[in-house]
Amino acid sequence: MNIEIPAGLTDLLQGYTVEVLRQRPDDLVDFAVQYFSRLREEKQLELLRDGARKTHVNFGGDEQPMQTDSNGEEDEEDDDDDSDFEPPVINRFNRRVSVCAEAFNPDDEEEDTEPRVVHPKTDEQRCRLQEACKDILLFKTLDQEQLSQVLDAMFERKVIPQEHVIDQGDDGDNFYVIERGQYDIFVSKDGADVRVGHYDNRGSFGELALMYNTPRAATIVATSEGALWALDRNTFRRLILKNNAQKRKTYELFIESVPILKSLEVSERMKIVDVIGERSYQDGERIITQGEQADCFFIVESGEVKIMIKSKTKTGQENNQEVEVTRCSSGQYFGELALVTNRPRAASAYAVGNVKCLVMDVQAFERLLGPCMDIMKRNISHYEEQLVSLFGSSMDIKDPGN
Ligand code: 1OR
Ligand code: 1OR
Repeated sequence: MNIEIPAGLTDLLQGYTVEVLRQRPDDLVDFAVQYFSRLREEKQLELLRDGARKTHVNFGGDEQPMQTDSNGEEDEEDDDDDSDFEPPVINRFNRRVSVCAEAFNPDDEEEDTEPRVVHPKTDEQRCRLQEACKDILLFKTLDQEQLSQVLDAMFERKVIPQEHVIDQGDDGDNFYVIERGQYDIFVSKDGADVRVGHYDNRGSFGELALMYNTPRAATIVATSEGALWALDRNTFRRLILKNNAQKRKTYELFIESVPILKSLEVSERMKIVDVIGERSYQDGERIITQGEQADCFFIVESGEVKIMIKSKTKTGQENNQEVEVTRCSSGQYFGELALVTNRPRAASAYAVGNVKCLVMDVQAFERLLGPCMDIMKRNISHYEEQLVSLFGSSMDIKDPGN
């Protein structure tokens, strides 16, 4: 019998198989339903777009973005037939039916022809935006051109107390960088929302749903008036995912070799690569200051880091003299103690020569390093023993002073 294979079947199944291998879903049937529904939606949208010969897309921001092509030129095509076609609006009130099988593949070497999103900004806004983004770890490995595309695409969003910026379970629309304000993080456990952390005037959130095509993993509620900078899903995926694919290539081998991460699965280690940033320090530069509030964790990538501690005298008086207590070299970590104990930094850390560190924020530390916690806690108990032998029993690393 001669069975004819319908045109397109092989590609269709191959596409599905590739997505399964990339995303490793728990349920293949559910995933297939989502994948093929999304494919059909995209096809219908494509037909609509062709029919309307339109290129504008509203990404759900406060303002209408200006679209440019990938050469940065403004797109002035067909402005007179705006009314013919309702572009798809992606925002929290118009949720995506499914979020699987995005057309974008970060490994694609093809030329970038996606239209760019530009939200025009005043000089004053641009300054505030740059200040808010300067320590954002996800942006640390972007090159100049990628960073400027990210900044161009970001738009301001003001929030009021009790406003839900993100609701757990929703589809992801934007990634957010905090300019100011307090935000609580809630995760639903046994039907109740449990507060698992908070952001205090800095940091970023909302990357997970966009990176992994998953529903929002937590609820973020503003507890004060605040201001955020939002980056739309498409621009995030186009630039950050492409950068993550590059980061995986760069850091994979190093991360595999870090002793504290050995207890993680390979896929868990890759998630660490996705969220880390790299910071460089010059000889003598202070990386951590004893007594300060902590918001990140460090792994030495290259160079050496000196840990110095200000002791207290036997009578409990503070002694301003710093004593070197240990050094960390490539593959070793520091800055975990304050995150584990929820206390100020117990020691200061300085670069010896030029140093590069991989840095993870406290939320990622708590989310991803659970399996390493026993080893870290065992090492912390060694600090305590050392402390007693160096300074006697009058000092407590859980009360480091200032
Ligand atoms: P998202 O796109 O899933 C919610 O939307 C965001 O909350 C999420 O991205 C993160 O940016 C942020 N677990 C999951 N998401 C978290 C967490 C978190 N913290 C912040 N987000 N955990 C709390 C760690 C302090 C683990 C809870 C078990
Ligand atoms: P952190 O978040 O408190 C300072 O910021 C970091 O220095 C700390 O986390 C540890 O990662 C690192 N005592 C306290 N902190 C230490 C010590 C230490 N060694 C490294 N750190 N001791 C040295 C033990 C060899 C005991 C002090 C006598």
